Amino acid sequence: MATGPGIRKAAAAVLTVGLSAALAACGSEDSGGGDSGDHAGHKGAPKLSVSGAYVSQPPMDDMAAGYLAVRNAGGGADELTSVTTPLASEVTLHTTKGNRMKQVSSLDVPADGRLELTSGGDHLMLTNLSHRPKVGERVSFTLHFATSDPIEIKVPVEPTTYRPKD
Ligand SMILES: [Cu+2]
Repeated sequence: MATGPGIRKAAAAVLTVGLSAALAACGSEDSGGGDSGDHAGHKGAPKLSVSGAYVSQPPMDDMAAGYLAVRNAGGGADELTSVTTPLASEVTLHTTKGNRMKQVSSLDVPADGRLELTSGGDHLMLTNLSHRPKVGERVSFTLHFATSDPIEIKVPVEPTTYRPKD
């Protein structure tokens, strides 16, 4: 049968095409980068980065506020669940409604979106401080998330009057 090799070659070509289509469909699962595609119905993993973090120097010795932004470039949502730092034995997550602060157990980091902690809005409340932080000092923060691995950052201490520029 002279046609045998030809048939086998065609079958191999079909197999190759099928495999690369499957890889393309799930490429964002573990590649971790470079995928900005909009997959309808495809839940990707969160991909977080932190910027603009600072601690506001407290007017009092026993508490301070922390601010930062978490960008999520991934297709899956995440949540900031806790923050730890050597500066404070307790860090709580606060939202602000009107003039009232409310403690919450987590803050959403939406898929392809941002969580922004800003003065007058959501913020970190640091209590039981190990010392009064000085302007110019850099403090270690470890951010813990529901899905993503913890992120460790160095956070500068800014004057009470400091407001970040956009
Ligand atoms: Cu507060």
